Amino acid sequence: MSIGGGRTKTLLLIFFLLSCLCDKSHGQYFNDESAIQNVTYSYDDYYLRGSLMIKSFPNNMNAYIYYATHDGVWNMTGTMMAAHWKMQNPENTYGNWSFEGPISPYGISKFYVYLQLVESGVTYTDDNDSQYYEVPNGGPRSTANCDGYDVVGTTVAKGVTKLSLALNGAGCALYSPDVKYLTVSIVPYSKDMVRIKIADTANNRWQIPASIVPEGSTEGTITTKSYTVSYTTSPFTFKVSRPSGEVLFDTGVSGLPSLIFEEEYLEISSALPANANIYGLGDMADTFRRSPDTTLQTFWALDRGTKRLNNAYGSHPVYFELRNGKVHGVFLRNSNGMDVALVSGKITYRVIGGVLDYYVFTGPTPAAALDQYTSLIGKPAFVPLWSLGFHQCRWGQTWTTTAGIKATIESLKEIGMYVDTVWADIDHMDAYKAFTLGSGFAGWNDYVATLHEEHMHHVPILDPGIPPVDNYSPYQDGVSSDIFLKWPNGTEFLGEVWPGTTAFPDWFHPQANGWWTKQITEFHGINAFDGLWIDMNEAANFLIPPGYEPAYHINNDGAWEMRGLNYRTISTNVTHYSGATEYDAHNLYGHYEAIHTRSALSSLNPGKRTFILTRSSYPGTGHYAQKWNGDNAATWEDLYLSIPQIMSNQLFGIPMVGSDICGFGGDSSEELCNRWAQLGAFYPFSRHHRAENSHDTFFFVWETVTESALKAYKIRYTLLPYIYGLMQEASKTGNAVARPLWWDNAKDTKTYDIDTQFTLGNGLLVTPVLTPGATTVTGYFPDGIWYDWYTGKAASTSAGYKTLDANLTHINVHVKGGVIMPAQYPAKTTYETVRNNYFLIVALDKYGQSTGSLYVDDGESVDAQYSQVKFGLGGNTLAIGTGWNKYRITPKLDTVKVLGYSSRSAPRRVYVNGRRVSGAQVELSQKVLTITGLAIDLNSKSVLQWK
Ligand code: MIG
Repeated sequence: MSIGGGRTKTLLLIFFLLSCLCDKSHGQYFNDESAIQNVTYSYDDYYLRGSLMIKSFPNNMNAYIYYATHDGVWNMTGTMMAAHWKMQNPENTYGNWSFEGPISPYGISKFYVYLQLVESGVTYTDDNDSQYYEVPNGGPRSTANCDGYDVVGTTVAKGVTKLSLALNGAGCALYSPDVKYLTVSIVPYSKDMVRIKIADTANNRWQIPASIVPEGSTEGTITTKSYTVSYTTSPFTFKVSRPSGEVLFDTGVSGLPSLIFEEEYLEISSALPANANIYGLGDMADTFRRSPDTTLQTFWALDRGTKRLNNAYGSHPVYFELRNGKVHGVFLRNSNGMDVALVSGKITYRVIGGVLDYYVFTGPTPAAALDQYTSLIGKPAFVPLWSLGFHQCRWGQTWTTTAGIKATIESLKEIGMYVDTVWADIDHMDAYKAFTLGSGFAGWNDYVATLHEEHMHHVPILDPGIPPVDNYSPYQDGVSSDIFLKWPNGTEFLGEVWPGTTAFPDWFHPQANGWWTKQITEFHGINAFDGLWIDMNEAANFLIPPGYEPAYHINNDGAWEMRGLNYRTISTNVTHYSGATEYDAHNLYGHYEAIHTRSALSSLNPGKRTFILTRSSYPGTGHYAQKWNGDNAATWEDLYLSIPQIMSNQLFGIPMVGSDICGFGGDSSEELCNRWAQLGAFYPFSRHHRAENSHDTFFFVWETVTESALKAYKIRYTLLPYIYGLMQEASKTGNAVARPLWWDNAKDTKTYDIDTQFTLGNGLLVTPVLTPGATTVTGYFPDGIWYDWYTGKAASTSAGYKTLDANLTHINVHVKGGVIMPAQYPAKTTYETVRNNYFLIVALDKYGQSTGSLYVDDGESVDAQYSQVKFGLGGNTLAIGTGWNKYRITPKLDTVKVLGYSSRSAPRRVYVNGRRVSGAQVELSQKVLTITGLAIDLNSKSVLQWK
């Protein structure tokens, strides 16, 4: 097969008219046979083009013709074609039409066309699915000459193996010239992680600088390793196994090229077990467990709302595989555009640049695997305590003025809502110019001062596009620091975003940090914000600039070449300061902005933690920023998808993540918003937000929503010390905060597919309603005892599904036996809550035991002095130990609630450190023992007993 049109073919398919056309019933019109006839088509490497005729139809209808292609693996249905015709047929005769659209690099095996007629808003669809057109010989480019590389030299020094590879034969030049000589280095990084890097020997290709994304460093001498790496020499393939022999990654996949390494196309595959359990590979909106047979994940940061099977805002080319209770992970440290496919027993990477730089880590527990991965990319930043409260945001409508925002916040307070943070979207700016306050925001900074007095916080949005206008110092400063991105000829690259024409900062420029810090610092002078929201950083551009497109078209926006790399972003031709092209560095734009923003905020508030909400991300972004899942819609589907999205981000090292509660776009029903308020209360990052031109869904708009929100957020604020502790742990070990059920039950295969429930830490199981009209919900309960949050009754004592009542204002939440949760009496802000007394929820396991801990610090300092209190209950004794006590804990522990208390009678006496507590009161009801009237100081050890 030759490249470029060599396989063009034409075929004529004629379908006979079988039925009478005189019937005026539209349903009838589509009966029996296709309304589409005389289809002809031709295709080349990228496009299918054709023509067809449709039957006559009534005058007043609009006709839309859609088509979808299928390449044997990927069904392109609905992913790429908008309506091609919206035409009337005035003559009421047969219509002749043509169509054109993309096909995937996997070729085309069949396609179908279908017709929709619309009359007075009613759509009639010709959905005769059997109407496939088979495309013989429509396969992908032949890899017959892709013979890979042979090992021609080997050196081993200091534990590092280096292999020299030489191309076999003339190469296959599938999409660009083959690189002739490669160097493979196999570097043991730690006892649990190995790096295998395949780069061209001349080493002049793009590689991500270690200052932007860490590449790790070998930990001293490694004696015992939890992996072995082996390789074949002709052709070269490599394999990573456990010492037991279990193969984790193996690039020798029968029937597939061993390795293709061209200038602009790299292809490598690994064998996977049949029906593999693969998680990760994102951003995406998809099931949490990716389909092992039909997943196509593209990596190219894109300003695109929640949409299934698509690339989105961030790029995280990492997966975690769960196999027989053990987890390992594979990270490809490459920032170029790529497609990663999971198809029956294999994973294939198709990458358009950079080098193949793999890190394989061996777990074997989920927490160990994530600890290993985040040791490389960076541990998640520890968030300030206030950021765990409820956040209110909105774009447009009443939120275009100070008074409008104030009114919303007042209404929230009136219903008794918990509110910590007030946001401001782009409406706060003057003409959408970053770092300005518009006239609608008169008195804004005074309002922020009031918020601060009430222990609330403020986060405004900040877009990277800077308009080249007069008397606007962010632009003039940027020009004098020379930090804006340029075309190769040196002229400024301009795109269009909210302010109109804009330049874009070059985060690679050595002056970029100083410039950004100056703007942020000056802006803080007129708007004393507490964190920043960095949006549009893919980077989004409303225009499609000209720019280089390689021969291999990644499936950007699910549309192959219909949306090139330049689709609504910065041109791939643009060069950064270091010489890096946007072609190579595109996926790092938002990540690098987060790094600079973090540094700016740290210099503004030395020693304080930062809060930065970013939309785009790359591995390591969690070390600098937090994330939300971008523009979702007020649909039940997006309500559900928020759970896999949030769980996936845990794997990406971004535990502080959430989705817009009640949906960003589209109109929400009361019922949907009600269920969303319940679920959103348990998102690690919990923010209500709404798009411009959409009706209000604030929690005070509907009574049931108000009731649900108050009930669910009461739990969130009560569990603030527990959730804060999880965040602190995440910052040290990378451990997940919002966990899939398999996280703590990795041997229970029934949990592997579950993504409609999650746990916060190991102790709190959330089982939300995700469907309309429900009054019950069915959830899975892993092994152990799970106590109902509200009644304290054991709802499940062994693994299995349970159907639970879930009336409109109820969300099911369960506490795991064996876990002690520290809790505080909830106030309306996090600030006040952490000043209230503590109580403990002690959920007993089947042995009558339970453990837990409490982490306390000032809530805002980096490397804060802290105290850690450990709790352990056995029999009638609760031991309270101070693991570390450098931070003075003022509130007292006044209540202990024991769930699953098995004695029939309540104890009569309560002792602390052997001394009877006379004011203590004891109550036993339904196996819940409640001891109140305590005043235990948590700064020193103590023992609580009852008899
Ligand atoms: O082009 O700032 O995802 O949360 O409200 C839209 C306006 C720009 C996209 C963000 C959304 C935000 C909106 N922004």
